[in-house]
Amino acid sequence: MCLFSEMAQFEEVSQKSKLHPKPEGLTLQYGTAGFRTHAKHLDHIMFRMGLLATLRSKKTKSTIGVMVTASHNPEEDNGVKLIDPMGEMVTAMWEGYATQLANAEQDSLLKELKDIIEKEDIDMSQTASVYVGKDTRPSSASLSQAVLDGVSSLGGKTHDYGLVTTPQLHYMVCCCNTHGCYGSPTVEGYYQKLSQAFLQLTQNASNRTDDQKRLLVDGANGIGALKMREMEPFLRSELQLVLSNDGSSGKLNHMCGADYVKVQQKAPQGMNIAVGERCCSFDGDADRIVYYYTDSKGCFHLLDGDKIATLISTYLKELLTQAGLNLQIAVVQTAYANGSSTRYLEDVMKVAVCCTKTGVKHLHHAAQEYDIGVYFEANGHGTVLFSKAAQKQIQELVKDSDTNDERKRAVKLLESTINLINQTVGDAISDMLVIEAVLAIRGMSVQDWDAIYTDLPNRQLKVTVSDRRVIDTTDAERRAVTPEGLQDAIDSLVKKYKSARSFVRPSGTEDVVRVYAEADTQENADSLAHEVSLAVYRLAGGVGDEPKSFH
Ligand code: 16G
Ligand code: MG
Repeated sequence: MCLFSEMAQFEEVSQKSKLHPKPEGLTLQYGTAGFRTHAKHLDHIMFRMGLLATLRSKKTKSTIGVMVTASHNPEEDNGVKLIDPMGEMVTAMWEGYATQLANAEQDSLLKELKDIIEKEDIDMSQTASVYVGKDTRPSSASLSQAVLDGVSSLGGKTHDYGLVTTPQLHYMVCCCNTHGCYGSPTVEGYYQKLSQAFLQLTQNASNRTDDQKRLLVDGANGIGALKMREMEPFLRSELQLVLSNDGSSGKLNHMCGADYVKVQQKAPQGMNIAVGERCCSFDGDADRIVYYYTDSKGCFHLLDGDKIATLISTYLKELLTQAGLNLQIAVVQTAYANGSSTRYLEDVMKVAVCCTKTGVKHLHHAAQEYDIGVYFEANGHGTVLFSKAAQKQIQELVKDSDTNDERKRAVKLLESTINLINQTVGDAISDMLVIEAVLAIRGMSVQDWDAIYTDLPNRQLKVTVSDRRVIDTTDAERRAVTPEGLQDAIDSLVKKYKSARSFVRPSGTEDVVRVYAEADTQENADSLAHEVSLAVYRLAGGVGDEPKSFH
């Protein structure tokens, strides 16, 4: 590009950025999953993320995604997530650039922009393409417009998908950059690919009754509900959805959604649940899902990400055996995974288990190391990754005319399962369909699934300290290195209880230290969590009142 047109481009950025001014002094961090805060602080961030996505697109010579959403946060908040070429989350290096650009004061924006261009040696004459999506928040319309403005001010091309779930946008980006190999980059293409795979799988489940096909879905009053309505006809009554919290009256994420259900350990409001009925909840941007039911004693049973990982990995392992395929399967968890799930997977299922730091990108990367990597956070975010080599072996075996019927059936099931899974990121809709298909094929009820293992009682608490960075952890956040004495204190507290485990870590999304404890009884888990909270409060600079006991 000639110097003159490059200068004209920067002039345009400079002019347009004045329409999206940064409030002086405001600093925000690209956190665990993008920027997230009250929507009123985000207009300049969105414009600048449009700029950054354009640079990233020029650098990678691929389409980049920008999703406007604040997931499970309250309706008044908003946020933005950047999506890399293969549909994965943007790399750590560029998260740093995002923070750098977001916090540049108005008069140094161009300087910071040029700094990134120089550091990354970006050819500004390269074309750029950015896909943009948004959730249903009232603020999302104008904020996504700010992203579009950012892209066009740097001469990038945009495709505005409007209202889509976060995983749908990840899928579109991957479809585009793989030139259709992953599917066609339209919402309809997504419905077609997933529903076809689902219908193929459920053909293998005989004599399902309408009761077995029935599933109650809590849409968190968000985008997931809208998209389930659109997808429903594609499923041809093989799944009979009863949708509540569909956004027609309630507020987004308010007393409903996956996060509410997981944290409160109770059913969402606005859902009429009969005894034993299978239910699930999406979060606000439909990248997380949890299942649950209530028993005849009125007791609430949660089936979280650990139970989902167990169900799916058990099913896949069985199919691999039946298909006679020697592929390595592993489950990736975080420190929050219930100890019972890890024990069951390692000791009973003989599946390799690996533990990473909290945050989807860490799990995703770890899962890429295996032929088949099943990863789920306890909170319900997760998916399954199949290596290229594994997919090739499966596809070749499908075509092999020499295989016997049992092997053929198993390998076809594997093939359809791959098509049903959104491998780019955790996807509530895709995960839900996988779970429903597995339950159907194996003839399992939600109670049978729940009975695979029993969760250890656990408790999570938060402690406010003056600077949470004084806590440094190691061993996938399971041990505290600093402050001195804290890990010793935790170790001796844990020894007092049976089947106990506890760890602390600074939150990546809130200004608190998180405490997790599990033990043989709820009372013991509660006491241990409280005692560890006190140790954090005393040794890591607690502020405000001392943490109080539960009982
Ligand atoms: C973000 C992460 C989630 C993680 C949570 C931890 C993504 C898409 N989301 O929501 O995976 O569990 O942060 O929050 O990566 P915390 O650091 O406050 O405990
Ligand atoms: Mg989410």
